[in-house]
Amino acid sequence: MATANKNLSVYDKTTVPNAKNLKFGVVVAEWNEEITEGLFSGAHDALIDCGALENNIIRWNVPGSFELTFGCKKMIATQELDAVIAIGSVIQGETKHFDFVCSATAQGIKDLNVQSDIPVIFCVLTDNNMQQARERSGGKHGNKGTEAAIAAIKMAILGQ
Ligand code: DLZ
Repeated sequence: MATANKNLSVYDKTTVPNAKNLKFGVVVAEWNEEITEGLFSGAHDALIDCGALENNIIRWNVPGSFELTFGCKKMIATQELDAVIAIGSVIQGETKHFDFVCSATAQGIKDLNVQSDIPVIFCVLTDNNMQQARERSGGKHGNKGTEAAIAAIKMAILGQ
């Protein structure tokens, strides 16, 4: 598994630009709320740790991961942002829903990156079960939200 040997919360601050003058959008899916709140905390705390101002972190909620694309699209259109983080958690169920939601969400966010000048970071966990999701949203493998925040800062600077 890609993250088994990597702690998602570890970053070298000396390689991360200061985020003081950057404005971030964070769109959070409400499905699997325990997990997405953990991811949001990880992202929020890393942005602040790297210099971002609280007022420059705009959070919107959407019902599920499938709605992340539209939420990010509207945020880009209405806020003056340097980067957006899309946060979701899709957990394998008994139907094919998992595959459709994962693929539509990944495609939608990829399309936004192609179409718009604002980078959209993919902070969507796609796990077989809740335990795997917990391990990557503040558990033994760290927090994917932290990793996403660092990616957002680096991409925001790249986009300037
Ligand atoms: C319907 C659904 C299912 C079964 N599972 C998840 C999930 O694990 N994670 C998630 O973020 N959303 C899920 N959803 C909801 C869809 O993303 C979407 O909100 C609904 O299909 C309404 O469009």
